Amino acid sequence: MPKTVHLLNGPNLNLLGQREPEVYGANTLADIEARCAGLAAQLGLALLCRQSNHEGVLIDWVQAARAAADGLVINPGGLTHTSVALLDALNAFDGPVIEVHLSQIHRRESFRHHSYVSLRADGVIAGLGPEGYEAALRRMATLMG
Ligand code: CA2
Repeated sequence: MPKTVHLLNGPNLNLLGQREPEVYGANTLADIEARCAGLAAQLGLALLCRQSNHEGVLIDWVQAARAAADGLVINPGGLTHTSVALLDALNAFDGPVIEVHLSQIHRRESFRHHSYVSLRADGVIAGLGPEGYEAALRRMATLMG
């Protein structure tokens, strides 16, 4: 049985490639998910990709992952910096969690420097653009190997 990774993206990441390319790059979320699907296949991982603009939906998906996923890769978007509830949900997930940010959040506004999700994450990637998701999947494969 292949190990299963859920790739979750939070609010506004559906707008990738449509606005602020100087910050978030020119790739759409569909482009990124397609690259991740190809890499996951090479790594022998099963991958499920989801995006929501709604905190409660993301929390439901993290809870569902308890029974359905071996690992989580998550870009929580702006919820990174605000959501104790998302952290609580991640704390109830037993497998590895890797937090990804397209931008280098520590070089941006000070409110982006703190991440609730980092209190749970086994790894944090920021500033590598779409390659950050691929790095996260490679790390997942190592952790699950
Ligand atoms: O760098 C990242 O990946 C972020 O998680 C992106 C979030 C931001 O709030 C975090 O601080 C860092 C925002 C995602 C918004 O994405 C957009 C993409 C295109 C156009 C507008 C927003």
